[in-house]
Amino acid sequence: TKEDVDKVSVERNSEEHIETECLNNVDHFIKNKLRVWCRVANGGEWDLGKLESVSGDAACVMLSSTEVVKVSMEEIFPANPNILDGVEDLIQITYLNEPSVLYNLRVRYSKDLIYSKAGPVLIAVNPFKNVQIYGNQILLAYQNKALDSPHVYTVADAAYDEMMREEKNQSIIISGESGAGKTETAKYAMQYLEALGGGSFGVENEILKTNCILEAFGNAKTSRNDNSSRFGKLMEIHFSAKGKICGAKLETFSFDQSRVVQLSSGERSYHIFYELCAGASPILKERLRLKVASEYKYLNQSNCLTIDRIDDAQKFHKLMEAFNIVQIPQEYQERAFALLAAVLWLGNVSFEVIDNENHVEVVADEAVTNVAMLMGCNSKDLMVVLSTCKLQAGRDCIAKRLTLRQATDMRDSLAKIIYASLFNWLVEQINTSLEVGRSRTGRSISILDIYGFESFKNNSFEQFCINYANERLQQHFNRHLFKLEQEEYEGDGIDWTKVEFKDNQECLNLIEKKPIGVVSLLDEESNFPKATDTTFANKLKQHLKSNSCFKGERGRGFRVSHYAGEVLYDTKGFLEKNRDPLHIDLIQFLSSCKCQLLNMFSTKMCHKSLKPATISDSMNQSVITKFKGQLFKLMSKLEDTTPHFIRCIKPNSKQLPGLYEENHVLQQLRCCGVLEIVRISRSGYPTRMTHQELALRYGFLLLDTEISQDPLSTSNAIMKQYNLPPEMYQVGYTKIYLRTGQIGVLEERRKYVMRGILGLQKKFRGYLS
Ligand code: AOV
Ligand code: MG
Repeated sequence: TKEDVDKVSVERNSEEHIETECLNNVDHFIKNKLRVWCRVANGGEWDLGKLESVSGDAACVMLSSTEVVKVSMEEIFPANPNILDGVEDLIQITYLNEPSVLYNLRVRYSKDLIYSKAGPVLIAVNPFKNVQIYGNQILLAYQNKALDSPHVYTVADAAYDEMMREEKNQSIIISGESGAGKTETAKYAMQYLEALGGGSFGVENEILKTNCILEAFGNAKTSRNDNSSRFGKLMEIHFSAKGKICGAKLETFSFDQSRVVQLSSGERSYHIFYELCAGASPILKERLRLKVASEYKYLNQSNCLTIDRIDDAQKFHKLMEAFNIVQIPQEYQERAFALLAAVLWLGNVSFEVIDNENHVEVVADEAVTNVAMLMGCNSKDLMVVLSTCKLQAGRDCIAKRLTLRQATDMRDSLAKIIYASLFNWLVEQINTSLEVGRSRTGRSISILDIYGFESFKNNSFEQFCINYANERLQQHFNRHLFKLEQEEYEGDGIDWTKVEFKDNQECLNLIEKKPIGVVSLLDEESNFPKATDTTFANKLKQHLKSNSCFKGERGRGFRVSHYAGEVLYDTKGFLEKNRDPLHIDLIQFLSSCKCQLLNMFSTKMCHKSLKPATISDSMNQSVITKFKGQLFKLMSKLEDTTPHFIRCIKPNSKQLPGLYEENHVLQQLRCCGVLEIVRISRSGYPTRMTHQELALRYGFLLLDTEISQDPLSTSNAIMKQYNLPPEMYQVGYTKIYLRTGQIGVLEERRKYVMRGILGLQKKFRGYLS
């Protein structure tokens, strides 16, 4: 029909403009007074204007303020017609360039439309305020498909539909830098799935509540985010054949332990410590010998005890509710609190130097008696374990006094072991309560929320691990959106003009390549008793200088060009943190305490350190190697799912509402390749069908002579018959590839023909009767 032809020609026209990233039709813009983006200074803000004249490489532009400026042509891009301001999907933009994308997101952000699409990826710009786009009514509207604008709800809905339709496990992968909104977004996704799959087994109400517990124990205020996750989590929600939630499983990754004992200025330790100090009832406080947070060295070292607009006491009451919902018995709750208090008091344990070799004795004060009471041991034993280490001398076991440095490390290790064990124990408790049904064949949705990319003034081992994890995740993203797409086209013999994208393989090689990558070298140095942070730094410089993502620095530093930006790491403490020795003395000590939880923890640790004894190497697996193993396991798990990606964007570094800093946004859009995704999705062929599928649905009009044994020729014949312009499709070896919108054209024509056939049949029957 003519309509169809028009539709096609409109599409074709817009296709022609698509690649016009820079102005190639200057006269057209001048004559028609079309808008352009320009900026006077490189790196400055973009402004709208109209081209007046061009000579050579410079142009005169009249800005919206009617001021006329001279700008280099390189800083000029075509702007889109007003009608396209704030489109939902960046695919719809005619002139795809950085200022246009930035502007589009800004227009939407200023109207509180924080979600947009970039082809298959959802973009979420953190509003840093409550936006009225969540809650039951809106959720219901999305569920009934009455609303379908971009939203985390639509992503969750699509994952659910696909899981039910194809019986394939799904994943929702949320990424973005620290403070961009991953954890919040993950919670909204869970909320939606709970509503959709609730009502049968009763666990669904628990899933969201577990976040409250996890955040109390695993989140802390950093300089980037007041509620920063210091662990990664994968929540796998299981559904029954009818699509009802029948259980869930929580997996956590590499928890940042050092925060328990060491804080940077302006940051806090884990929320739970402050919440406990502020919210415990007087009776509980008495029982735990608890004081206010400022009394504890582990908490007061950073000059930051509270967070604006956060009431720790109120949070504590919320936590108690969550504990009850997850059914952690009262008795165990109190034991857990006692251990938290013990950790706080441990930080106040001090030492006294007793000889000129810096050997120490523990000062027998209130801190020691309180720790002993809370852990269920006697003060003497505690003092011995903190100030000596046992050495095997022939058949005898002798105790050797520790130096101040060693004793402090021992004390801090004990605090970290207790806290990390407590965290893992809570995760187990949560899992026990979430595990209800077990029917889990092809019906699960996993939501991944890890710690975001971090670059501080001072970056240490923790940042290195976090950024390494993000680098892996980025590769997963790339593989899915770019590589797999291109490989499929190329493998099927399709002509495909390559869309360049930033591959991060080089950076991953730098980190994990064997035998010379940062991880291997770190392990090697960690096993070498004489090594120091400086020798480690030198080793990196010596072996890795040929990698383009690496830059050695003077002294202990080195730089890595991550996909999201360059980070300067200080190797100070890398070796120590990587070794993480499981002090046998401490484990034995824990097993001797009269506290069920501590006994359980020590048994667990014994199992862990004994079990792999047969495999000699893994017994002393370093922290980074364990981390790498976990990461690989996670990735292979994700590979088995259909991924749905959400990219969170942080619009400003001040955590303020209404502030949209262009360059900050642009840097994030660039590092996750948003423009490339958009380009690939629209210059590509999003619809694809096997030749058999095509013939089955559209081949019914072919004459016998046109039906060939060769499916490829059959498809060609069908396309000819449907009159699809050749640039709108490509025929591959196994499949046919259609451009956006062409499947609609095929369907329309098919319907049209069918109606014709039905009409004829009717007439024919009338004639007979
Ligand atoms: P993150 O998970 O990405 O950082 P969060 O999800 O913790 O970031 O978000 C940081 C803060 O931004 C939250 O505490 C909220 O105040 C605000 N925020 C985020 N999303 C929304 C939203 N949809 N609506 C309202 N406020 C929001 V990190 O865990 O640091 O990488 O390790
Ligand atoms: Mg988070």
